[in-house]
This record gives sequence, C-alpha cells and structure tokens, in this order.
Amino acid sequence: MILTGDKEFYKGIGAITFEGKESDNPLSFKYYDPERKVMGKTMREHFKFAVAYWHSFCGQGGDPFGPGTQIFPWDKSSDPMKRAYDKADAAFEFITKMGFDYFCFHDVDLVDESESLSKNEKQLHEIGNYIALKQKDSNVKLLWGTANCFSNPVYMNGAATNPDFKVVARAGAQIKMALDLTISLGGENYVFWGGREGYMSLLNTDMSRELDHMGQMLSMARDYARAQGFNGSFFIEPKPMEPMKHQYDFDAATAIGFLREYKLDSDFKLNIEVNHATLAQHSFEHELTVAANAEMLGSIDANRGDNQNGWDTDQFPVNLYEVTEAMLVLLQTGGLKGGGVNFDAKIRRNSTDFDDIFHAHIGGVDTFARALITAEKILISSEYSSLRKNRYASFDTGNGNQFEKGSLTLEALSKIAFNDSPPKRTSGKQELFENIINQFI
Ligand code: XUL
Ligand code: CO
Repeated sequence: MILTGDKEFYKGIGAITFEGKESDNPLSFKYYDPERKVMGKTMREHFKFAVAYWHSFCGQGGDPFGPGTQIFPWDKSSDPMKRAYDKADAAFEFITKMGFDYFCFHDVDLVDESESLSKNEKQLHEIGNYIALKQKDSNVKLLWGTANCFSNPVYMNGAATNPDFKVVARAGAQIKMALDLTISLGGENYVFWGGREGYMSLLNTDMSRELDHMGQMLSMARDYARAQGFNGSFFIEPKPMEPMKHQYDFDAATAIGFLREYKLDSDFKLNIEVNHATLAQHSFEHELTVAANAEMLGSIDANRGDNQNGWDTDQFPVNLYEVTEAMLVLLQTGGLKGGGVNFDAKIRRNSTDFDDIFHAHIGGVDTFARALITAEKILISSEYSSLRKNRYASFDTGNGNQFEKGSLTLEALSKIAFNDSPPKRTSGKQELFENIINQFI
C-alpha cells in the first residue's frame, strides 16, 4: 500500500511493479519479480531491499567544490520537527512506491541534532513515535538502525576511540539512544560503521589503547541491547579509509580478527559494502567470501565505486558481472544472516529531477535481480560447480584426504612427495570460468 502524508511529494509516480524485460516503461522492474523463486526462496526473501534514509532524503548533493543541488520540499520549514515529519512522509511515500519492505537510518537522519543530548533524546522519541505509526500502516520494517558518531565535530578525534573520555561518554549516550530507538521500531539489526574510529597519524595515537576502548564500547552496547530484549544481530561495516587515513575496521578479515579478540563474534556479523571492498583493494566477492567463511555474512550495503578514482563515490550498482560473482557467493554460502541489501548509494549531484531517485533504485534492484537469476542458472546448468570442485579432487580420496583430515605428519607428507611422480602442469582455466559468467548473463 502506498503511504502518502498530507501531501504527495513524488507526484505522478505510482507503485513500481514487475513488468518484465520487454516493458518500455522505465518506471518498472524488468528483472525483479519479488515472488519469483530462486533456489527455493523468493527474491523478496533473498534480498530484503532497503532504502538508506541518509542518501535519499537528507543528502543534498554538496561536494568540496560547491553546495547541494537537491531542493527537497520537505526541508522547507524552519522548525526542525516539522522538517522531520515531512521528511518521514516523503520517505514512507518513496519506500512504499518502490515496494520495498525495509529502510535503514542513522539517528541524525530522522531529525537534526540539537544543542543538547536531552533535547536530542526528546526529539528522537517524538519522531520515533511517528515513524512507528508509519511502519504500522505500511508494514515497512527497519532492517537496521545506527548512530552517526562521525559528522558532529565533537568526534573529530574519534568516537569510541577518542583520547578524551568525555567524548567517549558522549558517543555512548548517542549509541544508547540509537539502540533504544532501533529496538522500539522493531529493528532487526544494529550497525556500527566506525566512521572516525581510526587515526590520521600514529605519532599521536596509542593504537592498542584505542582498540581496547572500541572493544569495550561494543561490548557495553551489546550487553545493554541484550538486556533490553534485542535479539537481532549487530553488524560491523568494514572500510579501510575515508574519513580517517586508516580505519580500524579496515576490511572483513581485520574486523573478524577484532571481533574474535574481543569475544564479540557470537553477537556480531559483518555488513559488507561494495565500494568499501574496492577501496580496500579487494573485490566485493572477496569480502563476501571472507565474511561467509567465518559465518559472519550478515548484510550488504549495495553501491559501486568508480574505476578511475579512489574514493567512496557511492554510486548505484550497475555492474552485472561484478554482482553476478557476488550472487554466486551468496547462493553457495547460504545467503545473508539476518540482514538484507541496503542501497547505501546516492544519485549524482547533477541528477536533479524528482524521478531520478526512482530510476536509481530500479537500476540497482534490477542489477541484483538479474545477477541472482544468472547465478542460479550458472549453478544449475553450467559446468561451473563441477569444474571448481574437480580442481580439488586430489583431496577427496587417498593421501590428499588424509592430509585434509590432519592425519599426516610433515615427514609422511615429505615421503609421499619423494615416492610420487612429479606434479603435472594443471591449468586453472580462469578464462573458461570467466566465459561461463558471460554466457549466462
Ligand atoms: C559510509 C557508510 C555509512 C554506513 C552507516 O561510507 O557506508 O553510511 O553505512 O553509517
Ligand atoms: Co555503508
């Protein structure tokens, strides 16, 4: 059901529905058919698509060279609460027109921060009540909430890792409020992206102490939320740099090591973002695989970077090849544990028509849907799985199998090599694998 408030913001645009790839209606899904089953699960269940409140309803498109270019009608009022209500109306109109089941937010996306923590708490509570009503009327759910502990200048030296305890305590207060709000809105997960948890220079930084503080904060947040009855997952969102020169949650492997060290690994999983993976010099499917291998693949922030530059451009996904490789990981490892696909992506600064945000999300959704369908076909009707499995066939029986089981000593291994004929040259067949993806797209 489409939810419009007192006034309609996206006039002339109705519900976006599946029309198939022959449709010439740009405001329709060509590949995403929510009820279509892929490997036994509907696409709706596979993806749990979510709209990111911050990019679509807050970000006005400013960059270091000029101010924003988006003129949002919900930003008109000088009263912050009125702006927050109007923005919520616009958000729920958009989410329901897209037919999405989920959204995600930072505390400060919902209502501007005020000059005091107690006023922030009051305002968040008020807008939270309004959003709860909207959720009830629309059935739209909260995929995850989070606290923005990086924009406010008080966090310029970090939040949980700030060298000043007063700032750490302030971050704790903000995280507690964001947890309360997330729990009260039935949030299924809670995210920590360590925006300024990292350093600019090691000369002035006690890394070991800062990491202990971060572990401490996450443990306290976990304990608090669990005591309030929250039984969803906590997600860490790795990113290697930007805004800090070095961020502590550099990539999936680093974050997993951290979570294990601080005994947070049974409550926390990872939220893997495409552009963060590429900034860490990895591929999206690499990060998904590392997380899935640790049984910590929780959620995805969908977007893409730009091959010609090295920062977080947060563009909407369009790369079928890249996303198909990612969907192969998802289908082979059992999918996302509790999370979904959140479009942490923004339209370009010069995309200023009010329908651009629809085209952007439709493109992202269809890219994921088409990639999922392609990945299913590859797994069901191509040689992909058997080719990959056969590369490791020498470990399925005999000495290889003994090695895998751990029943060979190094001496025994060495003896096998001395007695055996030398290894043959075996092709990795990379180009053949690459062509299979192309064939099925
Ligand atoms: C920043 C980023 C954030 C997180 C939530 O690069 O991805 O928007 O997703 O704080
Ligand atoms: Co993100």
